[in-house]
Amino acid sequence: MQGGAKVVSTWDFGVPANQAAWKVLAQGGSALDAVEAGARWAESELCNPTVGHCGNPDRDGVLSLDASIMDGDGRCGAVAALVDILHPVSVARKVMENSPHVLLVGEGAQQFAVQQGFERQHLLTPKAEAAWREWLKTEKYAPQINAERRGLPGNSDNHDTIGMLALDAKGNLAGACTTSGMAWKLHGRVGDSPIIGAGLYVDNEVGAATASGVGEEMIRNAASFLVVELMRQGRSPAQACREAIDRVVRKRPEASRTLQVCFLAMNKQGEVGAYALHRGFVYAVCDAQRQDDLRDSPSIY
Ligand code: SD4
Repeated sequence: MQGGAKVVSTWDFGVPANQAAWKVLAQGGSALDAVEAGARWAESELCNPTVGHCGNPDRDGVLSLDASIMDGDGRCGAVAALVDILHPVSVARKVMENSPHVLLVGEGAQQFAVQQGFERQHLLTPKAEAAWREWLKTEKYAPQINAERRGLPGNSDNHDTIGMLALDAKGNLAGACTTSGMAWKLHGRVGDSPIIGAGLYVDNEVGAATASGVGEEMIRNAASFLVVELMRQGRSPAQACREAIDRVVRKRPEASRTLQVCFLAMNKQGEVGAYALHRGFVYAVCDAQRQDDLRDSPSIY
């Protein structure tokens, strides 16, 4: 029974990621299991410089991963700055289920992962290492806005975090977010993706939201929480995402011209909406009718 089940994800690879999640939802599985399956797909099957095993490292050459998972009842778990573990989203779920905490970071997160049966493995790919060595020649930290998608030169792929939201046949919501964060970040930098309320927020009473882009802006604005609260006040998912983008701009008008921020939201009724600061953001929608729907998000610039 699929009922009104639906799963949505950020970016074009959200299509295959949604399909991995859909396998769970189509069999009547839970939204929580679905988003974990979808995020796991992105962590290990996708080769992308901003997610999982193919991610670009920090400026010290270390690939560190951030992830979170949350269900509609407020249960949540997250890991940040996790090194040498292939599936941070599953570690995040273990934090939620097998620890008294919400967020574990760095060495402690890795120690916990190993205790929970995850294997340590060196993840940095030769391609990512080569990109880092190239970066060392200039050491310039200047995230580009979806440059490749817009046909511009440069390393665009600082904005490809996967954020995924699902609604299951029972009407429960869940979300997950997983990323290697901003390429060439300072060692120890944590983005929005593992911060509940910034990169991800889910509330069964209202809806769910996730984010992609320069995480500092999401943290500054408690952005995913903001999107959900705006939906609680009656905004549609698209309106809520738009107002959250407006908030980002109001807070830092100058910076907003050069960095990307994208929101994706789904309400309890399964309505979906998105908004981005700059054009180029796409998101994938998957339900019983269609499993390969890729949509362009509206944007301010
Ligand atoms: C972060 N939001 O760590 C992430 C990066 C990203 O799409 O790629 N977002 O700030």
